[in-house]
Amino acid sequence: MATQRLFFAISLPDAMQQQLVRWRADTFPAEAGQPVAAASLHLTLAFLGEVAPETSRRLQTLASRIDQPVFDLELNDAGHWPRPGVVWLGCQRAPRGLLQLASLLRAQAARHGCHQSPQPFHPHITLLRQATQPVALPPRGFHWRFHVPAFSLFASEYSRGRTRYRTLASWPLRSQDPHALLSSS
Ligand code: 2AM
Repeated sequence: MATQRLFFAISLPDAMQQQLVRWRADTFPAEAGQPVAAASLHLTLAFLGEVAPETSRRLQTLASRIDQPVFDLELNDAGHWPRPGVVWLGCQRAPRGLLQLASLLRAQAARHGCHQSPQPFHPHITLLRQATQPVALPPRGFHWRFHVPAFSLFASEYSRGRTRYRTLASWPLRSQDPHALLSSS
């Protein structure tokens, strides 16, 4: 079987996708860049690149054993990377749960031969692509919060001039134990 282009990521609740798409349309002019389709909005945890089926199976087995707690994501930061032409949304302070999950997945990927960028992990949701010209960013003050109960493995597939992301598998994060919360307060 052929290799697949894979990445682990967090998907957004449907309502959040719709809200972000409306905000994006009100915030950035059409010439700013190519909008990412609502259903494709995601936050990448670990990019794997082209992966052979055996490696994909092994990484999925490891992912299924991850025991990390759920967390909330607050989107309150935006930026522009002119070189890759990306306008993104992110968090001023990434939650520990997000950083730990990404770090685990990236370490497992690296151990299985998937090259990991030497750049520090900068969690972001790409809103616009091909944004290579200067873009006016909105003033800070916006923020959206959503709960992250799971993470997924996606295949990036290109056909008929379009890239689509297909969910291959998802795994739940560990719910907060209410007793643990009570006893720690
Ligand atoms: P981006 O949104 O910042 O472009 C699917 O392509 C996902 O994997 C996207 O979120 C993309 O990030 C990320 N991605 C693509 N190529 C990558 C690379 N070489 N290193 C890290 N992430 C990459």
